Amino acid sequence: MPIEASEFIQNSDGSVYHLNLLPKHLANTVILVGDPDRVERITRHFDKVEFKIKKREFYTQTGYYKGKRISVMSTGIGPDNIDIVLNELDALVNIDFETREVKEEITSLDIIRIGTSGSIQKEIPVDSFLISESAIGFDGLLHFYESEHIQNAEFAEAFSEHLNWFKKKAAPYVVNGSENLIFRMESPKVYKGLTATNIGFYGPQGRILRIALQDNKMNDKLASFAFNNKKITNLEMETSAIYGLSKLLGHNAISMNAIIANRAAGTFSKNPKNTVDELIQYSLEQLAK
Ligand code: R1P
Repeated sequence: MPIEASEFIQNSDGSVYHLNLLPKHLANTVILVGDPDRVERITRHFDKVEFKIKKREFYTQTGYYKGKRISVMSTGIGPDNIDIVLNELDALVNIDFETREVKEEITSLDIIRIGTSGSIQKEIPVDSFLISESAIGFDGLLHFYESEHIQNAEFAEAFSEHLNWFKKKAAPYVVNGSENLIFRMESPKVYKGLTATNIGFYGPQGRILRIALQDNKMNDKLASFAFNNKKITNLEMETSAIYGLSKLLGHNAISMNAIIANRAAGTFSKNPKNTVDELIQYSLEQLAK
């Protein structure tokens, strides 16, 4: 049965609604970044760029790095955009754009987030790199999908207890990255950790400018929590949604973090662009191996 017009939306040229892409435009390896300006900072290393398109915050370029075809796409900030990006990326490979039916054979994408992040552990310094082995999401996105089978409920429960989690906030969920991609992208110079994904940048990450927080000890409690000897290492705004939806849809995902702030030490990188550029080069090299 074809999917209805209101559910899977195609533009007049047949492309998918927000990303504005046709299946032929997408590579099977997709790098996701938050900032649209970061797309070119990646593709300037490419041998060749074959395609570029931008709609809203979603800017895509597809090309080749050392002969490997890669799409680079900006998502803007936050898990709400990840819901759009992951569903439309999946549609590009797993829905037939002519018949509008789900294909019988499912294709798995390799999805690599290259983003910035703040460490909450003193010993993970600014300008270091960190791979998210798993993520804890405070965004609630995954609970809209049938997803309990991919969540670590025991972990989330212990976490909620440790923080005395305020019930009006979305229930935390815990999901893992792709073991295969982590194995491919890791090296002794890169930290591995557990990333907390927040629904905002200020209050939801414990920042106080002018208004009081529901729990002004949240970051201390995040930093002191441990489950099976695993501590929460860093904060950002997309990883849990990328990991959760990738797993549900059958894609492989990894989140590569450039640590540009250390919230525990109160420090910020002197040259965050440089740190991001180095993480880009590191990630491209590992991918091309
Ligand atoms: C907040 O400043 C943004 O920076 C981080 C957060 O996840 C959020 O998107 O990542 P990016 O640098 O990839 O956007």
